[in-house]
Amino acid sequence: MKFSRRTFLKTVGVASAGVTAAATMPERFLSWAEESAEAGVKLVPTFCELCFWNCGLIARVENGKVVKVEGNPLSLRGRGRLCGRGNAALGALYDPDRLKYPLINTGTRGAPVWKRASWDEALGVIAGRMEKIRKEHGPEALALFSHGTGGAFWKHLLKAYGSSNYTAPSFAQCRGPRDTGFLLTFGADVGSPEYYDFDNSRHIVLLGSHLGENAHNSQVQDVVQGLARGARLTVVDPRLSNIASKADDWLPIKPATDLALLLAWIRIVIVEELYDREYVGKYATGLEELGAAVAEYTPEWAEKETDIPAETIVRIARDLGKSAPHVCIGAGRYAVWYGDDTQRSRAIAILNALLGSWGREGGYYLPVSGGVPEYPGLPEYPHSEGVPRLDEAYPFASLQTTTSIRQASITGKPHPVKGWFVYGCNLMKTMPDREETIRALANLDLVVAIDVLPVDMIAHADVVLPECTYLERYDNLSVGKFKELEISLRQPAVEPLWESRPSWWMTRELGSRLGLQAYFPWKDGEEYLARRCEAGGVEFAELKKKGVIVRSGGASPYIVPGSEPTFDTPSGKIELFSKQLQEKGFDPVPKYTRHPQPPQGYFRLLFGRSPLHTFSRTTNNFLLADLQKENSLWINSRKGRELGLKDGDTVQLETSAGVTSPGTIRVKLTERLREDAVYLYHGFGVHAAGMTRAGNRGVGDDELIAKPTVDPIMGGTAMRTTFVKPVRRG
Ligand SMILES: Nc1nc2c(c(=O)[nH]1)N[C@H]1C(S)=C(S)[C@@H](COP(=O)(O)OP(=O)(O)OC[C@H]3O[C@@H](n4cnc5c(=O)[nH]c(N)nc54)[C@H](O)[C@@H]3O)O[C@H]1N2
Ligand SMILES: Nc1nc2c(c(=O)[nH]1)N[C@H]1C(S)=C(S)[C@@H](COP(=O)(O)OP(=O)(O)OC[C@H]3O[C@@H](n4cnc5c(=O)[nH]c(N)nc54)[C@H](O)[C@@H]3O)O[C@H]1N2
Ligand code: SF4
Ligand SMILES: [Mo]
Repeated sequence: MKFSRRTFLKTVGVASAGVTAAATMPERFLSWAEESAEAGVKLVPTFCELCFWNCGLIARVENGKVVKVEGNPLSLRGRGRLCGRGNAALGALYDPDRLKYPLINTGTRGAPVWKRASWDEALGVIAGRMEKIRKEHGPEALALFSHGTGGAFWKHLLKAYGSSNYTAPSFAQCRGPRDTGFLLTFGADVGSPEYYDFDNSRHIVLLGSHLGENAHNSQVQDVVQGLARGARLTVVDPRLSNIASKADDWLPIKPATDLALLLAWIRIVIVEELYDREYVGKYATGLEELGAAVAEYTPEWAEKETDIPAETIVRIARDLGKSAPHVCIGAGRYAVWYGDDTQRSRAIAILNALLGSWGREGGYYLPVSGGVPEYPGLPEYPHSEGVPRLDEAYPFASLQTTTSIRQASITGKPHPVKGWFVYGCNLMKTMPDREETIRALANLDLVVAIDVLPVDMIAHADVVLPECTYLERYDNLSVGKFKELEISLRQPAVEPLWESRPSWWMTRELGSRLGLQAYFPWKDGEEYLARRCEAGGVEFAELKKKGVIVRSGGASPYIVPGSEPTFDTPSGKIELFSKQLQEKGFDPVPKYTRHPQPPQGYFRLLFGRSPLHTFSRTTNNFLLADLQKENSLWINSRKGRELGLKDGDTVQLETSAGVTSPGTIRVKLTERLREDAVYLYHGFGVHAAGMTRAGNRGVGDDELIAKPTVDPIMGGTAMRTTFVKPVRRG
């Protein structure tokens, strides 16, 4: 049976577009207040922060304690479900290792001696040093690294103080090249959550993108839905990932050669005229130049580069042509692989453009427009004239890169950076080249870490501010652009434990110490949210009750006759050939260059996500650590046996650059991986005092990556360029 979205919606009894999901939900989900009437029970809708997907959840509170969490059916990100991590909320809230009090480091960065401080003292020290930095070096000498919902309050404080130097490892160590590649091609990025229309696809292609292990809740549900409706699935991955095991075709590509495969596909689609002529003719520019530039990339050539048979490459290209435009070549998320990642992302964007999938059913949908305005009536941020950008070297970095801030902290050029705020980032594990980070830290006058746990980063801070967890606080709104607009509220289920506090409070307190009260007029987090909602026409009382409000935008999520899409590129069209890149000295059409392969005796170090953990965020969570307390080293069975290794053997890893892992890891022999690579889950190899469950377990890829290759277009640090060998220890 062939489904269209419309027939499917009818089948499952969900009302058609234009009606909000809320209206179709069983009444019991909407009656929080009534259910809460049960003696001593409170049901509090809020949203998860165990990863940034922000699924809506309902916390059940009994006698002042959260006893359970469940998915909120109104949430578009979760649809009533939580992933394994989300279900482990109690392990985050009631972790006895949590940061409990503000701390001041009376030792040195890296060798701390902690003194418990009052909030007044800790904030006083920070404000004093901020004033000093402003006086001596100007406000731009302060930088913010952030990840997570509460980061918005810190960004606001930083901007009010006068600095524009905010950054996030989730850009230059994650999705930056992808966003840049799509921006250069379509004038728009793919969003977060991504605008994939997987549930309506006829053919899904994933390069890497190990969905299911990468546990993006609704996205995983969409893929499953698409497959149930008969979509073909092609997974390109050197490893038989969980999603690859569900694929029609698993292409175990030689690592670092995806661009060869993509260019060969582009060539076939052009040569065999499989592309969407009308769409390309109307919306794209540069087809001729593209055709000429990819002429050399034959399937036979690509076979030699990638280890994928030429006939498979051709067959899949033809399949894609047949299913177009209802095809989605996924853009990926973690994209910093080999250093030419913006160009790989460009190739993915170009292939989608040729197949006409942008703005089409089963491809990439057009997200709803609009949003919720910021808090109304705040004064304008001050602006420092003539201060050079820190990452001028990377002309297409749409967000400041972490490494350029680190570099400026070391060299003082192009201007000094003297203070770091680190919110919800564990930079010791997420920014490559730890030695360089430590060198930068040594030059600073102020390092503040705002976190919930005593992670690796904490030992390098001067002042530590304990944030309360997501179940104990009001926070910023989470606004998601899907086919409809989703507005989610975070509100406390219980009071903060110990002396932990929320970000809205910490930043307001600092603001008032710095004379910036005008930027922080809210009495508390609730009032902040209520005013924002009021300004955006969102009924706050309803939001408090439901946790999530979904608004229809009215417009079709697909290109339909009479609604012509616009592309925010210099030509106003989809740019198959990029003059912007050419003008800055980069290849206007992606070009293949060969990357180094592992030397004799070494393997490429690959890594990815455990479905049960978010980076090092959750490795100390007692519910999740129970299920998975350390990572293991995947190694091809035949290769492993050749090296005399058995399942469960303990090894250390040594890189070809001479770095040895501080800890050990157990071997897992498997047929699910190529012979030239090893694989592990990121997030382990934590070496932080006070992390009693996560500490000293397994090995972190981050401990081995010394000098990453840098993407010259946007400054992404490619981190799959390390070669390792296992050395047996016992
Ligand atoms: N459970 C869980 N889910 C998460 C996260 C988490 O921490 N935990 N983190 C979230 C975040 S921030 C991100 S960015 C995403 C990351 O998740 P993804 O964007 O899916 O990450 P990828 O790097 O694309 O996918 C990893 C896969 O790439 C394969 N791979 C390695 N080298 C190559 C290669 O050269 N070519 C190809 N084709 N494949 C290769 C690996 O074998 C592995 O299976 O996950 C998100 N989801
Ligand atoms: N080597 C290597 N480096 C990587 C990656 C990799 O796979 N390997 N992955 C990259 C990717 S995809 C990304 S997105 C980045 C992510 O890198 P980061 O931006 O550094 O983010 P996380 O690792 O999620 O940081 C988690 C920190 O947030 C804290 N935290 C958790 N909840 C809260 C909270 O409610 N409030 C506060 N204040 N803190 C909280 C945790 O305790 C932890 O210290 O790392 C990138 N770097
Ligand atoms: S995907 Fe899982 S961890 Fe992430 S927000 Fe949703 S429930 Fe939480
Ligand atoms: Mo990421």
